[in-house]
Amino acid sequence: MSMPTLRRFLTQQSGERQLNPNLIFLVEDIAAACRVVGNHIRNAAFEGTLGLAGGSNIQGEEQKTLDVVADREFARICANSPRLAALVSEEVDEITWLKEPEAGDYLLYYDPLDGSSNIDVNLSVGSIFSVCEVENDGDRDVLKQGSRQICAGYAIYGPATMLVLTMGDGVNGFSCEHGTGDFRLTHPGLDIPATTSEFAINASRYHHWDAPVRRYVDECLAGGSGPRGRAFNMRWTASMVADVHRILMRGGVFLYPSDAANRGLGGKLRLLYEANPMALIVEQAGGLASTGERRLLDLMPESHHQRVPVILGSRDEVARLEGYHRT
Ligand code: P6P
Repeated sequence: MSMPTLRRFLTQQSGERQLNPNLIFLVEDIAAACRVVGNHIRNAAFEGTLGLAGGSNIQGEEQKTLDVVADREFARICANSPRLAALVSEEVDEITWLKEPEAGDYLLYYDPLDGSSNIDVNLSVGSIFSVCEVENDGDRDVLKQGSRQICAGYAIYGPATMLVLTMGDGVNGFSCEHGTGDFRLTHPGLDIPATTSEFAINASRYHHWDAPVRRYVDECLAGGSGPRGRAFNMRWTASMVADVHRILMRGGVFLYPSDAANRGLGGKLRLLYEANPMALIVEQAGGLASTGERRLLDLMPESHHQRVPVILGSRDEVARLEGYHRT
């Protein structure tokens, strides 16, 4: 089986799927940034970049040194992309405008290092990214519905570094070849199984959950004699990229719902650079992505660091949860 490089894959698109060369340049720059971030993570112990940076981001979360390093590398590497107009980063309060926006320019939203609480204990972390297009000259509106994304994906820095990408025409996985650093197509046409016996949720928040979520989890844990008629496994890595990647590879459902503790904030995960890109990936792989009540990709953002509830993965399970929210 041939394993084309990311560049060959992107340039091989034919017909109406032919991609704008400037979008290809941007995707390659994003891949380069992920490769560099992966190298920094592998060498963190030698570069003295483990531990805390001493500051906090707009979310009020303590920034890890590698959060700051990863954000800086994304900005440095992607800022030269010919038609990139703005950066929206989890680690930066304001939007970074690189040029006067013109129709056809790109907007890049990213979480440069997601799950960074796992860095110091050497568990898998990732970078998440999303690309939208500027529709009109001078348009500085970055609050785009998730359905307007033209590209989304993530890098997972695990036993292997992988880039998982959708250009709106299916989901493909590229593994970073040790030595050359090339991303090669190793997982074409990723497809989430509709049913599953695994779910991912932070169970320590049980007493904050709303009734539909508690009902779903209680039924999953009731085992073969319960209403689901089978035993479920619970998995939680506290790294969204790692949990979503497992779901993409073998099915499952990921829940970070709104609950009594985070309702005032709207949830925990951020819409523009976590929920939306993961929702596009999951839908393009045949799954569903919801707040529990609404399709995530339909939400009209109100602010660029907005948080939302997230339930996504195997379509039968997400549909079941949406049904519980309606009863
Ligand atoms: P908790 C990491 O901080 C993150 O944003 C996601 O990657 C992850 O799914 C979630 O938060 C973990 O949250 O409450 O388990 O620490």
